Amino acid sequence: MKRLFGMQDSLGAHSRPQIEKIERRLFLKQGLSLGAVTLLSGCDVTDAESVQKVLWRMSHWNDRVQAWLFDPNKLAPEFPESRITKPFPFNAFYSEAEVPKVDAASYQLEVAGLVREKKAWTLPELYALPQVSQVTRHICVEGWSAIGKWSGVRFGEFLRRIGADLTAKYVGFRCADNYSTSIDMPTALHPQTQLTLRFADQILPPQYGFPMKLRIPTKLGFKNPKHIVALFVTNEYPGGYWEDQGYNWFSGS
Ligand SMILES: Nc1nc2c(c(=O)[nH]1)N[C@H]1C(S)=C(S)[C@@H](COP(=O)(O)O)O[C@H]1N2
Ligand SMILES: [Mo]
Repeated sequence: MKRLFGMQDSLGAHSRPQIEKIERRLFLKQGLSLGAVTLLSGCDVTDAESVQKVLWRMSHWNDRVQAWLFDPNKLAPEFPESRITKPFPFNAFYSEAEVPKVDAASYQLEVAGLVREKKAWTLPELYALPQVSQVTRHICVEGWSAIGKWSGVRFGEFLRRIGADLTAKYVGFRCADNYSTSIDMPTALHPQTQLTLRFADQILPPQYGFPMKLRIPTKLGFKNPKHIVALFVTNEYPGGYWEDQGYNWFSGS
């Protein structure tokens, strides 16, 4: 139980097997270590009772998440518009007041790495591409989920359009707020992975990622980068903002 740090000493003997069981389940089913859970929940690892509570909550929540996240061969569930969550939650590693202001007129999406056409894209060029919509569930590892509607370009089509090497391992993203993440190529090519330009039929609002985000309904929220300014195709593991702090890189199915 290395991942428990020094916590087991402060716990009653009877609660140890229970915690071990929950931790094992979290790790096997969700790829989350207890370290990640305590980091995410902000719970005090020296307080046995609060650890117990958070673990039980996470464990039950993980069971629901398992049902929501898809099987690699299937599509993520889609919902009728009547199921859309209002208001839709905001989340970032900073408060809503600190959302980056991206200038629409000068915005350019930089495209780099293993791609044939490295030309940058302006917003009018992106808006002119064929658009699709989805009503799907966004699941944040902090323990909330919400259904929203996102519209934009199928990411796989975009990658084909720019002549990306589709045999490469990863696509990485850099964002206007210095956030970053990366995904595997099968996820990038999944039919529901979307280069998103609109939320709730409106141009993507600042807090939800203006001017462009990636919507991946088969991955946890933190794998859905907002305010993307650059993307690159690569065979070298790019990591990401949370991934580099120990979050499970795959975080989906
Ligand atoms: N650029 C950027 N993208 C980001 C984040 C962030 O802090 N910066 N947070 C991630 C997390 S943890 C979540 S849950 C979702 C929240 O998206 P929402 O504000 O549209 O609900 O954005 C993800 N993408
Ligand atoms: Mo999140």
